[in-house]
Amino acid sequence: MSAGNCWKGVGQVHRSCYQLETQRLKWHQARAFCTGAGGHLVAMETAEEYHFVVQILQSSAASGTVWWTAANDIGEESRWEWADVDPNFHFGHWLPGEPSNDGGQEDCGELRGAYQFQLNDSRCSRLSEFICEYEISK
Ligand SMILES: [Ca+2]
Ligand SMILES: [Ca+2]
Repeated sequence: MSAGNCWKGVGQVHRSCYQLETQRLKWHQARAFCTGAGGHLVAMETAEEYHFVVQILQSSAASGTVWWTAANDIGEESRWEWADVDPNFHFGHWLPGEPSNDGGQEDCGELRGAYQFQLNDSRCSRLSEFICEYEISK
């Protein structure tokens, strides 16, 4: 697991730390990076966790950045899930009008400062920064 600097969150369900990765990768590459390090792309399964992650992003220097999350509908269009974490997806913080599946090619969920840190579906081939989540204990 990644040591070093991470933001620790303690919730009723999750006890994780979150790390912002500043290299820009395609979604699949970012996913592999996080799992290879013993974690997974961030999965915001509760409102509490989502708001914690937003706080982290707001406090980071790069508020104009785009970050990949574990959200995706790669397996089946419009059936969203959290990769490597949870096939059940209940998320109430989409940007209005999203997910739009523009061009029939938007299957990966990103958070953008420019979108008030709400979720948008985007092309998985886009190069973005990303957030890894490491579960400390269960
Ligand atoms: Ca889609
Ligand atoms: Ca979209």
